[in-house]
Amino acid sequence: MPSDNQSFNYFLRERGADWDVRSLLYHIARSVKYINFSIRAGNTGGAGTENASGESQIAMDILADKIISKELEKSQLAKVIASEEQDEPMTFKSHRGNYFVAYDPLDGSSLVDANLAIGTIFGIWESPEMVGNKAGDGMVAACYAVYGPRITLTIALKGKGCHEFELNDVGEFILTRADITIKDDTTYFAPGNLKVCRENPKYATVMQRWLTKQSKLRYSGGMVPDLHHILSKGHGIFTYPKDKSQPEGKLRLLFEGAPFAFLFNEANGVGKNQAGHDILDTIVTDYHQNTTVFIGSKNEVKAVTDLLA
Ligand code: AHM
Ligand code: MG
Repeated sequence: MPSDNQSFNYFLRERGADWDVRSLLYHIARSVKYINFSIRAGNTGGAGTENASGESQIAMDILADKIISKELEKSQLAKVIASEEQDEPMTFKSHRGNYFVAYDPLDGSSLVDANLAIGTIFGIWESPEMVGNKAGDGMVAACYAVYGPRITLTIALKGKGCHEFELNDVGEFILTRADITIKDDTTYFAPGNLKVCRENPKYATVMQRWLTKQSKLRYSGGMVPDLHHILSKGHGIFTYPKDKSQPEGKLRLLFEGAPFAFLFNEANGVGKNQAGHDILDTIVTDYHQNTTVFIGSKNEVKAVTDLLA
């Protein structure tokens, strides 16, 4: 339970977040509340359509995408927005702000029918120029919401740490955890894309490492709750390696990999790709480009990416 009842806007102002970023986050928080209502009340069936990555969409993916784009439009601060569910980014020439916002409206939406936790992910950059730059260039904030038994919003601001807020019964996000810090070592593992063990015996070696260490498996199939588990417990590793059919991995750089790498960097963790390089150093070539993902406790991520080298 929150000890000091601080609203997220109050807390971020005290931390020195500038007005525009707080205003963007205010609109993001509103969209999270609307998405939460829609999940509880809405249609969880398929939409009969596919997104830019060729994945089936459910009606909720499309609704969440609309809710977020409308809120970001209202903010007048995002010059360009890009969604995992839209082929092309959207530009608002008349907006006074110059921010770029990338988002995955409903990550893990294939888990909705099974009633498992899902989430929404956002990255915020101070300039709309992305292609040709490193993913981390100009990144000022990232956040994600978890729609589980409780609704949480975890926010990281450049140089100002990573903090968790929880939606209370009057619709406010209240501070629950300030300055989340990840330990360098861990006894938890969340192994994505395990089928890779067959084509890449090195991944089987990694798996053997965790079994030998008697690490605890904590894997739900949703990147958001799996990574939230690590931030909540203060240690862990999440992996999603490449395979023959997905040579750059499955997860998207701008909508998933970079926002979480940023959040973990602010929490003393790391976000690397399979080659052991910082995800945030990846050059952006396409809004929908993929990345392999190895995120969590520093020493464990290093040990695992070394084994895969
Ligand atoms: P999505 O954005 O289409 O929901 O896909 C992302 C999700 C992640 O949450 C999760 O880690 C991963 O896909 C699991 O994929 P798979 O079950 O195909 O290995
Ligand atoms: Mg996703």
